[in-house]
Order: sequence, then C-alpha cells, then structure tokens
Amino acid sequence: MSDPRVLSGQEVAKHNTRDDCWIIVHGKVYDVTEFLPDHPGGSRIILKYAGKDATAEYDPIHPPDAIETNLKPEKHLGSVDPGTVEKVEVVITDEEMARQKRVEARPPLSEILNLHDFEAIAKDVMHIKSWAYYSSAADDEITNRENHAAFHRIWFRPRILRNVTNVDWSTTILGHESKMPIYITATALGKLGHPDGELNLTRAAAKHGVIQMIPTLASCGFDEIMDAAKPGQVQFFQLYVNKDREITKRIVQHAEKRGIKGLFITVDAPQLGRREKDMRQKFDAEDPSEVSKAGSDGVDRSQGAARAISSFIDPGLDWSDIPWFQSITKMPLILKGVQCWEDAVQAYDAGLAGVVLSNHGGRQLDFARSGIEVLVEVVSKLKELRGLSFPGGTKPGQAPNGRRFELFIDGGVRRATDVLKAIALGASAVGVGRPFLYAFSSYGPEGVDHALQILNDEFEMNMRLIGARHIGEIVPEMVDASNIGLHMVSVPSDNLYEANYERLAIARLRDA
Ligand code: 173
Repeated sequence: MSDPRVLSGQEVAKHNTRDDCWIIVHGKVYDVTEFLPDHPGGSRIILKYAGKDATAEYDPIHPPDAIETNLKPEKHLGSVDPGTVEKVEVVITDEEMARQKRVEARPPLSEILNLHDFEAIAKDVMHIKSWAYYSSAADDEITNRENHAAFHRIWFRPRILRNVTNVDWSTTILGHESKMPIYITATALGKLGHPDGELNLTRAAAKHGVIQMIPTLASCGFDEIMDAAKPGQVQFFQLYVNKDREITKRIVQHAEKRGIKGLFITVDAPQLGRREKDMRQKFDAEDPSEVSKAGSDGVDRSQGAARAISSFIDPGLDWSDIPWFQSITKMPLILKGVQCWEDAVQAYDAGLAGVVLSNHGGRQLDFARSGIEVLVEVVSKLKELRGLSFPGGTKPGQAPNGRRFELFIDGGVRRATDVLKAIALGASAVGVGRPFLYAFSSYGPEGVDHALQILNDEFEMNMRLIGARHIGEIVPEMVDASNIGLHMVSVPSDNLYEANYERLAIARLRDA
C-alpha cells in the first residue's frame, strides 16, 4: 500500500497528548489516540513517545505486523519525511557507558568453550532489563536451578571396546531428520537480546541441520521467520491459545499452510508465573506507585511487558478442546508443559503425537519437578499401562499398534551429556532455549553458530566415551538414574553453573 501523505516530523510532534496522540514507527505515522486504552501494554508507554519516533521501543516486543493488524486503516496517516524527524534524545547513562565498555571487552569467540560461557558474558553485556527478562524464573527460582541440578543425579554406565572411530549422533524428530538430538525451543521476545531476534536462530538452525520451534510471541513476524528459512528447512511452531478461537484457528492453519511440521501447544501457562527478578527491574525503572497494581486502564503491569502481552492467552483451555485442534489441522499435535505421568497418558489416549515434559524453564510453577525427572516416571507408566517401548535410540515411544508417541524434555540443558542422559531414558530429543538467547545476546549470529558447534563437538566426544556409535546405541542401561527422585542426595556442585546463577535480591530501603 503506498502512503498517500508525507508528513513532517514537526507536524507529527504537535500531536503529543492523550487526547491527540500520533506516533512514528518505522517511518510511518499512526494516530493511536483511540487505541491508547486498548494497548495491551497500557497507554503510558505509548504516551512517552507521543508525537515522536517509537521504533526503538516498539521493535523488541512487537511482531512487525502488530500495528497493521490492530490499528484501523484510517488511523494509518502516511509516512514521515525522515530528515525532519527530531531524533529521540538518547541519554547515554553512566551505566550504559560502562556496559558498552564491557561489550568491547568480550573475549573472542574462540575462548568461549561451553554454553555456560555464553551465559557469563551475556550477563555482563546485555541491557539489564533484557537480562532480567531472559534469566528470571518463578518465585524463589528453585525449579529453575533444579532443572539443571537434576542432571547431576544421573550417572553414566559407559561401554568400552566398540570401535568408535565413526560416530553419528543424528536422529529423527517427529519423522524429520535432525543432525543432533536437540531442537531450539521457543522463547519469546528475541529482539530484547539482538536486533535480528529469532532470525539468528533460524539461520543457525539451517546451517547446523537442527529444528527451530518458532514461538507465538516472537519479536520477528512469523512469515518473516518462515521466509528466512532455507527451502526444506523443518520448523515447528509453539502455540499460545487465544481466547478468541477464530484467531487461534487462523494462526494454526496459516502455520500449516506455511509448512510447519509440528504444533506444540503450551499448556503450562494459563497465567504467567511471577518472575521477581524481572519485576524488580520494572520497579527500579518506573514510578513505584505505578507498579504492582492494575493501572487506571485496568492493565496489570506488575509483571512488565510479558504480562501485558500475554493477556490474550486462554486460561480456560481444557482437554475438551483437543478434538477441536485435531479437527482444524493435520499437523502432529504435541502438548508442551506436561508435568506428570497421568497427563502424559491422557495425551497418549487423546491421540496426540507426543508431549514435552517441561516446566517452562522454571518460569511458571516453582517446585515443579524437572523434565528429566518426570521423563523417568512417564516412560515407566507408558510401558506399564499402554505397552509402549522405549529402548532408547532413534525410535522411542513405539506403541503396540505401530503408533508413535514421542517424549521431549527441556530445561536446564547445558551439555551434550545432559541430552544423552535424556535420550538414554527415552526422550526423542531435548529442547534448548536460554543458552541460544545468551549466545546471540552476547555474540550475535556467530554466537549461535558457535554454540551449536560446541554442542556438536561435545556430542562427538561423548558418543565415543559412552561407547555408542549411533543414537540407537544410547540405551537405558547406559545410565544410572536410580537417584533421580531423591532431591536430597549430595552431588558435587557445578561451579560454572553456580558462577552464572544470579542470586535473587530482596527489597531494600530506598536511598535517603
Ligand atoms: O516465559 C515467558 O516469558 C513466556 O512464555 C511469555 C509468555 C507471554 C508473554 C511473554 C512471554
């Protein structure tokens, strides 16, 4: 659509009040006066940019088509003459100067040896709010740490003398080839860490032959991500179910039409968990009287951007909705966020293609168990009650009638050994989320490439050391998980992980 009018920056600047509010985003001018009360993030943040260019604030948390979809066409006023727009004054604080110095001081990628290293650098170089959003987890962050710690309770029983000259750690996930038994799992708001957001993941996934799960709440547009994929590149889609089922149907059918190969319906987030590290950031940054309560416009901003943009998610989602999903798409359906065997068996009985045993990276219910712990009980019950077999390897989850039911886990994964433990115990593949966010937040696209290369190298070495020539030889007998349910066993502490973990802070008196 060509813009009928070209406006000057000065003209736009005149419309800078609640009763008459224009903003500029990507060179286009919009009248958002009537939209102010409807903005999921509240009116206040828009008013901050009334009459000005809001692009920098807009980009990280909105898909590029958000305005086009939400604002009536008559409110699209035209484009702005770029030369006439007054630059939004960017005040470089001392804190920001110090951050930029730390960016300059990053070690070369060749010195980044493992996924923990990315996290350590990301913590130092990311904008503090972005770090708080990515790293935060629910309540006391006990589950967040348990996700990683649970892997410490599983030990290997390697085999020897098996001629491991050639080893192959490729596998299939929902019938699609993957060069590694991992996938890049869905995480929201990629542009908080890097201007290219999720596209960094799409490109690296193509290069390394792994599958990306595209999030509903990506910062990049869904089609933009699909367009960035190589021909034939396999992608999954993570779905947050909208209260308006027509919108959900449109999203699902569009995803299928664009070639998405698996629909992962998130079932562990009827309401967003309290991520206090994230909340405290907002507390520092905003007028404290505005935080922790709903604003006059009824929008609860106590949990920042995430809460605001999650208000569309339907807490009414129910097992009775499953047949409807099955009626609107032929894509394999997987529930993401299953946390006990009863629900896994119910998902199997409902005819679904699999489940992700996940607690949402520890961001939802604190004291939810780790995916790897839940995996052990789910495998055991699916064998006992439904006769499925999980011999390890490339085709776990075989039902007596020939059907497949695949198990995935995510949460706390930092090493190829973590992944191999899950594969031995019956998982088809393992989702890795935050480490890739930290990789692009600290080193951009090369970071993600390097992170995948590190995992690849770790797989090669560990396959040899375990004595498995291919994934089919990663069998349950190769691990001792007998302590998995004991949360009290003493395990050596993981110095790298502990060094990165940022302790939660507690409320303090304000400076006098
Ligand atoms: O974990 C999250 O932060 C998440 O899934 C989410 C949900 C809604 C809005 C933004 C992020």
